[in-house]
Amino acid sequence: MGILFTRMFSSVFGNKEARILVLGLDNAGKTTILYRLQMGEVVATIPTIGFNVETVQYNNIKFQVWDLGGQTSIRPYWRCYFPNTQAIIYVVDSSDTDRLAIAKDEFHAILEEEELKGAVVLIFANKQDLPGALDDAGVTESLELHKIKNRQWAIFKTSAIKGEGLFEGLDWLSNTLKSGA
Ligand SMILES: Nc1nc2c(ncn2[C@@H]2O[C@H](COP(=O)(O)OP(=O)(O)O)[C@@H](O)[C@H]2O)c(=O)[nH]1
Ligand SMILES: [Mg+2]
Repeated sequence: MGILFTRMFSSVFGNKEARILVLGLDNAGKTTILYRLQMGEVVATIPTIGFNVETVQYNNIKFQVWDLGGQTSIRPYWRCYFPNTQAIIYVVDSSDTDRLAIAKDEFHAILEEEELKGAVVLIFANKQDLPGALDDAGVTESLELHKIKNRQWAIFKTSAIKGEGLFEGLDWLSNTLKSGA
């Protein structure tokens, strides 16, 4: 994936600093995806008041990951990570149907953030290998993706464990960013 990643993203941002946020509830598969992409060393930090941020820097592109949900007191600190964000990758555990409503609320709250208004959104309906996982249509409905306005988005079925669907999603993302979204 490292090489593929180079090929896909090297021309997208030029030398501009770029940020891609990988967000979702805990246990969605975000960290697994980060390691799957094999872009480099994942550096975990616990800044300010204690939410864990994982960063992979790839040339001028920073991938940053943290868990949504939980304590509302730490949320204002998330905003430190919003400037220069070109894309959000939202990861959902498609088999965790009990928490899809929470995943939906967190998702739409993030989209409301002023500094993220210009970000393209890629949704990974992850854990497709598990029995009972909703497919992309099911996750689209549960997350109320039809409510997304004025931004480009796409959903892909993935299994981070098997490495399936990730490339297809990132390919869409790089093409969308290239076309100047
Ligand atoms: N079956 C299955 N398990 C997965 C998949 N992706 C992640 N997991 C597992 O789900 C758990 C949480 O994954 P993790 O990446 O730590 O989630 P995070 O909290 O979003 O960072 C781990 O046990 C992973 O091995 C997947 O596509 N399929
Ligand atoms: Mg994690």
